[in-house]
Amino acid sequence: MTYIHQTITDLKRTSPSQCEFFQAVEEVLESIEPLLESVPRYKKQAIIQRMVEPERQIMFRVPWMDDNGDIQVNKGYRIEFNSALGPYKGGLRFHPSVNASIIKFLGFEQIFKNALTGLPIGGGKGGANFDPKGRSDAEIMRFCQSFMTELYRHIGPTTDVPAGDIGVGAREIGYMFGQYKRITGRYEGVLTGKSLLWGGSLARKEATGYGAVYFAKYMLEARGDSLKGKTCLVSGAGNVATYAIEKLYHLGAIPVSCSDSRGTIYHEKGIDLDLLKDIKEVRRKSLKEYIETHSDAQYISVADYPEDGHAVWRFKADAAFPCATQNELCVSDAKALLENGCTLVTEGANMPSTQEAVDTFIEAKIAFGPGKAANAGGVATSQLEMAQNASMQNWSFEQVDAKLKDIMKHVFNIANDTAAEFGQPGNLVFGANIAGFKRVAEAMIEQGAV
Ligand code: NDP
Ligand code: 2IT
Repeated sequence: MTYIHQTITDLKRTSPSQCEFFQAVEEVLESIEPLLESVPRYKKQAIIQRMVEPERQIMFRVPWMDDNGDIQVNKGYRIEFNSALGPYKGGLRFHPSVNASIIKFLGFEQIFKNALTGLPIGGGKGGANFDPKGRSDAEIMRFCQSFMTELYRHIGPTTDVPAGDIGVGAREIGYMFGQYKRITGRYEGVLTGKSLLWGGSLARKEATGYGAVYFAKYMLEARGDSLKGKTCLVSGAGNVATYAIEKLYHLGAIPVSCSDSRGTIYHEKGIDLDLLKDIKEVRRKSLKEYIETHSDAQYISVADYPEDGHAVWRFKADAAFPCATQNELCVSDAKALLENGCTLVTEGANMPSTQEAVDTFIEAKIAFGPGKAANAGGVATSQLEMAQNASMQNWSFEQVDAKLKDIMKHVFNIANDTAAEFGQPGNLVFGANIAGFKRVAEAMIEQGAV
């Protein structure tokens, strides 16, 4: 058995039943195998064994009262994975599917993503198996307050700085910030993704979607191509999907789809962005409402999805931007995309493509931007928010957007150059994993066995 396989076997024995976490670990470890053979200090220093074990895992009870006066209980998590490069940084996810495996996979990916940005941020992730759907604003507030009543003791502006993820946006960040301030009496940059009225950064809301599209643009430029006129499939209808669609329009592309957990909208002449924002950001309704305004659009409900795939990937397009959730694009979706002429896939979500789907794209040599590189714009702009908070400054939208572009260019260059250096030109999965790993590993070695 190889060293890598032994490490994975040991991990499966000591942390059983965490399939999403194993999936994320296997992908990274398989990429770095050649590096481990050529740099003996990584094995001697047990870098891999230390990297796959979080520095600290916090799990807690979140009791809260619903509008009927009944007490509900959820499970809360904060996984402080790796602080070699800076304070733990990563979002909070509120979704019924949240468990230790999901939060660990997200925290593990975050370590390398944050390293690729070149900024001083470590990796962490948290959340709860709370389902915000159908909950009143008062219930959301009570849940967020209860969640923060435990979380506050574990976080701080120089130790661990959470932000949003699925189910956590500016509203939830506001309620959590208010509770943190009330308990600690401190007004400080302990969360990012804050409202622009009280410490948030311009362009943070847009950053992940915009950043993913900038990344796609750089991938295409390296191939002598551009986004102009390209038909693009986008999945999701939340923060990342919405602002990916917006930036695609800015750059002359035509986004023709979006989706939520109940169904997909396909609109050949291009998604109506104002309507999408109104349905999802303002009214928090189902995408199905889209066809009430646009009878020329199609709505395919989840019940009608092909059994082994997802409707959103079955339309003809030049490019695909999965921006919803993990494993939302499987191998049959990947094959359908390729058959329909798709030559670019950019992951706005975290680990949206299954391992087999990723292998299919790499083998086809299309432009494939893995999530840990392509969606790094969100966390990078969170770090810009931290910098503004710490220096008591507010930068303009243009300043933040210019920095975001530079950071995405850096992420693309380092992944692309590293892939070429290690003999797999164009393979950004490989390049991103090796480049991210090297930065964290070298920092860990310099900081000793901690
Ligand atoms: P939102 O909660 O704003 O939106 C999530 C979207 O995905 C919604 O349309 C939701 O549908 C859909 N979705 C979520 N879970 C599922 C599921 N199990 N099946 C089908 N559809 C689902 O989240 P974000 O846009 O912030 O996050 C999307 C992805 O991007 C996630 O993978 C996240 O980790 C990643 N990401 C987010 C960043 C950020 O800054 N926000 C940064 C980097 C990555 P519905 O509305 O019906 O729930
Ligand atoms: O997955 C991610 O990078 C995020 N959800 C954003 C994290 C952050 O700290 O802004």
